Amino acid sequence: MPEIVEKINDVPLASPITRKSRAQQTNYGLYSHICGTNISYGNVSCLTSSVKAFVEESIALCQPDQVHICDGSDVENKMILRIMLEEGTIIPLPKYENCWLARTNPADVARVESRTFICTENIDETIPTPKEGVRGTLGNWISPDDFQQSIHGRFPGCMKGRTMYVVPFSMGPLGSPLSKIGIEITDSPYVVASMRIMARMGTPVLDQLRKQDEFIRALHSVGTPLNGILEYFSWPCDPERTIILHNPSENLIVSYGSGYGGNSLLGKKCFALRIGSTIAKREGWLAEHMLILGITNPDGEKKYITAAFPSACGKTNLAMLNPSLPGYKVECVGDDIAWMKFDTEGVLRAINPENGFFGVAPGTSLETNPIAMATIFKNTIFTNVAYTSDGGVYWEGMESSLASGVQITDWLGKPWTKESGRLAAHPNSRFCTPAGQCPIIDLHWEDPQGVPISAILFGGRRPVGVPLIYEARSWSHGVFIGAAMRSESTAAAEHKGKAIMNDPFAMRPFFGYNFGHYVKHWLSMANRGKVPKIFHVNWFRKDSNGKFVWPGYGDNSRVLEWILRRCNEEHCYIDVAIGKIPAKSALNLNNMKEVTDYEELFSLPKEFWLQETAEIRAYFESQVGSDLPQEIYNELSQLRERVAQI
Ligand code: GTP
Ligand code: SPV
Ligand code: MN
Repeated sequence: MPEIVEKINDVPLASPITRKSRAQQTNYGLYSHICGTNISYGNVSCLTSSVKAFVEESIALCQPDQVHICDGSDVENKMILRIMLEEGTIIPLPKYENCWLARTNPADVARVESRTFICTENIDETIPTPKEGVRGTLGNWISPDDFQQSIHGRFPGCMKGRTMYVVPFSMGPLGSPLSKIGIEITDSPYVVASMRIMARMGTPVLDQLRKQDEFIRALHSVGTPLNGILEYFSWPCDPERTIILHNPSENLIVSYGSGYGGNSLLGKKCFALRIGSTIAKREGWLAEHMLILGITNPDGEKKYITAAFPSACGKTNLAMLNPSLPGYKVECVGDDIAWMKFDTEGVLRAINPENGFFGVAPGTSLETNPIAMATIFKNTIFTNVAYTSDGGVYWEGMESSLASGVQITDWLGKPWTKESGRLAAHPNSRFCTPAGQCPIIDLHWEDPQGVPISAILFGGRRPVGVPLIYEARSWSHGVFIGAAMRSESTAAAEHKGKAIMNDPFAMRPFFGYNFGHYVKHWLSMANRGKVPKIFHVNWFRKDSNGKFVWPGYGDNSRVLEWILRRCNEEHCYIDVAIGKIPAKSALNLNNMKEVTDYEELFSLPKEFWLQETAEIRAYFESQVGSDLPQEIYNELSQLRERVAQI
C-alpha cells in the first residue's frame, strides 16, 4: 500500500495522519478565507457572486474546518484519492490502472426512496391524491415548514472537523443549449471523486457560470461531524437520519446522512431526474430514466433509440449491446438518463447529461457485457464488490475470469469462497467509470445538439404473460404503456423480495412532480413535434421451470432489428390485443445458440391479461384518480375490450 500512495501523490505518506497534518498537507491553493474559514484549496475569486453566496450560507450552517473549491484537475484528484486512502474509505486495486474499491457501511448500500421528499406549497403539486385509506406510492411530499425543519434539525455544525468541498458540475456537454449547471457542496471526498467521473466538473464549469449565472444548488453532508475526535470513519454516514430533499421552485437539493449513489451524487437522480423533470415540464421537454443508443444496420443506416427500464433492469447492458446479428453495430450515448427536446425542425433530440456510468457490477461479465468489461478496468471507483488476493475485483457473474488460486474477500471484508453460501458482492454493488472510455462510445455522444430519436422503449422484469416485444398503436397508447409499466423489484432500492411493482416510465422513484401531470405533459409532446414510435420489451419472461425463455444480451439485437424495420414502416407485424408484435417470419431467430420458441415468447394468456388490465385499473384509480388524463383511462378501456376478444 505505501507504494500505491507514493504513486498517487509523489510524496511519502507520514503516519499516522491526523486532522491537523491533513490541513497543512492539503493547503495547495492561495491562502485565503471565506466567512472566516480557511480555504485549503482553490481560489475564491473564481466564484460568481451567487455561487459565493451559496458557499457562504453553507459554511455558516455546516461550520466546516476548511473549504476546498474543486478545479477538477488531476493533482486535485490524486489528493482526494490520497485522503480516502488515509481514511480507509478506499483500497487500491493494483491489478488495474488507477482503480479503487470503496466499501460502504452495510446500512448505506442503495437509494432510500422512503426518505426522499419533494417540497412544494401544495401536496398535489408533488403527488396525486390516492383513494381514501390508500397509501400513496408515487413519491413523498414535504411541506415548506417541514423542509426547513428537516434542514435545521440536521445541518447546523454537521461538517465540524471536516473539509467542505465545492463541486461545480455541468449536466450535459459544457455550453450545450440542452445542458444545465449545478454546484454541489459536500463533505465527502468519495462524492468529489465520483462526481468528477459522473459529470463535467471543475474550473471550466465556473468559467461557464460567469457567462450564464444560473445553477442548481445542491447541499450534501454525510452527517458525521468530527467533534474534536482525531479519528476517521472509513464510511461516514447517518442512516437513521438520512433524508433527501428537493425544492423545485428554488432549484435546491439537500441531502443528509448517506454517501451512496443516487443519494449523494446529486447531479444524477436528484438533479437530472427529479429537479430536471420539473424544469423539463416548465420548458416543454423531457427528463427521463433512459439509456440512449445508436444502432447501424448492415446497409449503414443509423438510428438512435432511448429505453426506460427500472433500476437494475438492463439499461447499461442494452446501451452497450454487442449484437449477435451479423452486420449490426451498436454505439452508446448514455446508460441511465436522457434529456430530450424538440429542435426547431420538430425532431426530438436527446443528450446524455452524464459523463460516466454508475453501473450494476453483478452480472457484468465477458459473456454478458464484454463492452462494459473493456471499459471499467481503468480510472474506476468500484463500490461494494469483492476483491481478490491478486489486487483485482470479483462479483457474481465473473466466475469464468477468476484466476485459479486467488483468494476472495467479500464486500464486507470477510474471506469468501463459492461454498460460503452468501454473495461475494452486494447485489447493488457498482462501478463508477468515465463514459469516454467505453470502446463503443458514440461519435456524437457529446454533440451539443443531441442525437435524433426514432424510437422509445419501455420495459421491465416480467416473468409471466408479457411478450418479448410489442409496439404501441399510437402515441397515446404508448404513453399509456409507459404509465402502466410494472416490474419485479430489484436490489437497487430498499425493497425486499421480488414483488411485481408498478414503476411507471421507470420513474416512480424519480418523479419531480405529480405523476398525473407528468402523463399529461407526455401526451402534450405530440403537439410539439414529430413523436417517435413507442415499444414495450421484456427480456425476462420465464418458462414453467423458472428459466428465461429469451437469452437476452447480444440477442436483443434481434429485437432492435425489428424495431428499426418498424421505424421504416415495414409491414412486418401482426395486430394483437395489446399492440403490434413481429410476424412469425419477421423476427430474425437464425443461428441462435439456444432454440427459442416464438409461441413461448409471444403468447398472450387471456386470463393473465384480464387480470393485468384489472390491476392496472385498480392502480390508476387508487393511486392517481382524477389526476390521470381521461385519454389514459380510455386507452385502458380499449385495451380491456380487445383483451376480452382474445
Ligand atoms: P440502474 O443502473 O440501476 O438504473 O440499472 P440498469 O437498468 O442499467 O441495469 P443493468 O443493465 O445494470 O442490468 C441489471 C441486471 O440485469 C444485471 O445483473 C444484468 O446482468 C441483468 N440483465 C441485463 N440485460 C439482461 C438481459 O437481456 N437478459 C437477462 N436475463 N438479464 C439481463
Ligand atoms: C438507479 O437506481 O436507477 C441507479 C443507481 O442508477 S443510483 O444512482 O444509486 O440511483
Ligand atoms: Mn438508474
